[in-house]
Amino acid sequence: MVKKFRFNTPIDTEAVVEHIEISDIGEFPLALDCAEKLKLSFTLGESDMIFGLGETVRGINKRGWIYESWCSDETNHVEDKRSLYSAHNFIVVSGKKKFGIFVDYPSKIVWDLGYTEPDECVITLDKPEADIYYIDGETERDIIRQFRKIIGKSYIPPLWAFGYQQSCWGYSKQEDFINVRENHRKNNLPLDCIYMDIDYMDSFKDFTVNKKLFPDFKAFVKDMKEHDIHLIPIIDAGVKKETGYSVYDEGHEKGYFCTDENGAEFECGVWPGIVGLPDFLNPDVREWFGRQYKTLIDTGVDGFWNDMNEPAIFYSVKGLNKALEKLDKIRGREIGIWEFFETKDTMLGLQNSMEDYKSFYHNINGKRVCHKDVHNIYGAFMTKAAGEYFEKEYGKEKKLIFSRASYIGAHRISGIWFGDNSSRWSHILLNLKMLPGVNMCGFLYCGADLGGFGANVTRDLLLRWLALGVFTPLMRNHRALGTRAQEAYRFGDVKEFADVLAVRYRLIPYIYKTFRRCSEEDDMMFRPLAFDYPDDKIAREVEDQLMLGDECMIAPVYEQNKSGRNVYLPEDMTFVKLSGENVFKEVMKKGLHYVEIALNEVPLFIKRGKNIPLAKPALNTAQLDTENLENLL
Ligand code: MIG
Repeated sequence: MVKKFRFNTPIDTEAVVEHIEISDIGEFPLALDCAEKLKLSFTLGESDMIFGLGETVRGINKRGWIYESWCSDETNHVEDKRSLYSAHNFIVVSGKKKFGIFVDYPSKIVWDLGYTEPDECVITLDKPEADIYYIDGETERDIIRQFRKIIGKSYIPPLWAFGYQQSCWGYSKQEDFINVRENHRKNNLPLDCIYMDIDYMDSFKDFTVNKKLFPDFKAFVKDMKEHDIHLIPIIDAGVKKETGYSVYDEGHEKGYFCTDENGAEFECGVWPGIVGLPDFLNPDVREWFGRQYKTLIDTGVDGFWNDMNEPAIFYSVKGLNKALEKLDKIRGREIGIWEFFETKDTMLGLQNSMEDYKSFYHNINGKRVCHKDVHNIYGAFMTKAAGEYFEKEYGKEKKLIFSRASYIGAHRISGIWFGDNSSRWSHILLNLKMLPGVNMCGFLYCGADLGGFGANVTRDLLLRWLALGVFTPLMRNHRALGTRAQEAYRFGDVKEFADVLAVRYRLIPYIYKTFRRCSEEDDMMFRPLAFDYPDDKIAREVEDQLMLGDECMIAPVYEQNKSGRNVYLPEDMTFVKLSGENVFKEVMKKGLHYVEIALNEVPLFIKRGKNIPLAKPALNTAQLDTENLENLL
C-alpha cells in the first residue's frame, strides 16, 4: 500500500508517474517536525536494517552513517563521504515492521540513519516542501515493487549495449580508436563499443568534432561500424560561451541559460573555459538541447554518456574574482600560518561551492527558482532532454544513453555509471554494494568504471574486477587521463582476459533476459541476500555476495593475492566456475565454504532446481548466436 503525503507546494520532479490520492498529514506514520525544516524520524529496533539510497558509499545495509542527497562531482569515493553524483531518495527499513520511504524533494536531504543516535533515524529536508511516500508490504521485494510501479518502467538499452566496452580519457585522434579496435581483434578479445571522451570535441564544445583529429568523422564512424564497433561520445552539461558557436548563440538568444542575481547569464568555468549552464528545468530548453544531439547522431554514432551534470563547476567567474582579490591583498607581505590555510581553502573551495549553487536561477513556468532548491534534478533533466528526444525521434531501445548525475525518474529514459572510482581493491566491493541500492531506485542499466578510473591498475585487479563486471548490465573499462593503461591487451599474456570476457558473451542472453524481465516486472536484478533469506541471520548480514535474478548468487574475489574466497551458501547450490569455454561444477551444501577461484575464472552459484542458458563465445554481439543456447547445468 502506497500513501502519499504532500507538504506545502513542492516542485514537480517528474519522479512519480502514477496518480496517487494525497493522504491527510495527520495520518503520517512517522514522527514529524515541520517547524522550519522538515524532519521525519523513527526509532530502529536492535536488528533492523536499512536498504536503499542508490549510489552511495558504504554498505548494503545503510544503517550507522549519515548520508546527504546532494549531487556532487566527488572524485574520492571513500567511506566517510556523504554524497556522490546522484540523489536516490528511497529507503526500505527492514525489521519487525517493514516499510519504504521515498522523499520526493529536489534539494538537499540529510539522512541520519543511526549516526547521531544509534537507534534513531532522522531525515531532514531544508524546506518543508515535498511529497513523501510511505509504502508498507510483506517483504522488502514487495515494497520495492510497489515503489517501482509508481515511478514507471526502467530504461532498456539496445542489446549491443550489453557487450564489452572500452573507454579511456585520453583517446583523442582517430588512430587511437582504431588501435583499440585492432588490438582487441588481434588478441581475440571481444568488444562492442568504444567511448569518446572530451578530447574528440573542438575546444570542448558540445556537439562539435575536432576536424584536425577527425578529418572525415562520418567515414571514421562508418568504418568503425563496419567492424561492429559502436561509438559513444560524451556530452558535458556546460555550453562554451563563445559567439559564433551556434549552440551557444541560439541558447543565448533565446535566454536558455541559467541566470545570476541580476538576470545576466551565470558564468562558470568547466572544461571549455567559461560556460553557460542550460536551464534544463525549462521544457523548451530540454526540447532544444535534445535536438542538438542529432548533429552527432547523423554522423552515425549510437549513443551518449552525459557528464558533469551535477552540475560540476570548477569555479564561478564571480567566485574566482573574489578569491583573486583576496590573493592581491596578501601579495608581497609575510602571512601567518592561519592566513595561509585560509587562502589555500579559499582556492580549493572554488570548486562545486554551495555559494555558487545558491547564486544562480532557473525559470520554471515563468517563476524564478534558485538553483539550490532544485539542484538534485538538474542532471536528471539534462539526461531527460536527451533520452526523451531519442525515444521520440528514433523509438525505444534504439540509442544508448547514461548519465553521471541522476534523480529517480531519469531511470525511465537512461542508465547511470558510478563516476570516478579508483583502481583500489576496496572499490570492487563498493561496486558490488551499490548495485542493489540503485536497482531499488529503478536504475537497472548501470555499472562502475571497471579497473578503476583514478590511480594505477594492476593486472590482477583488472581481472578480478572484470569477473564482477561480467554480470553488470554496463560492462565498461574506463580510466582517467594520466593513469596506467588498462585495456585488456596491455598486460602481456591476454589469454586470461580473453577467458573472462568470453564468459560475458556466453552470459549475455541470460543477463539480457533477466534485465528485460526486471524492467517489465519492476524487479531488481541484484538483491541483498537478506531479501531472499530473511530468517537466516548469516545471510542477512552478507555484504560481499548478491543474488542475481531468480537463479543465482554472485561472489567475486575482491582482495589481492588471493587464490579464492570464503563464501556463504544460504541453501544448497551448485558452484560454477566459467572460463572461456570451460565450465567447472560442484554441488555444495548450505553453509560456509572456501572456494578456489583462479584469475581467469568467473565464479557463480546456481540455486537448486534452477538453470541458466549459455551462448557460444563471440567477439561481439553482432556475431553472438542468441538462439542456439545450451543449459549450464
Ligand atoms: O572532470 O571527461 O566522470 O568519466 O573521463 C573530469 C573527463 C571530467 C569526469 C567523468 C569521467 C571522464 C572525465 N570527466
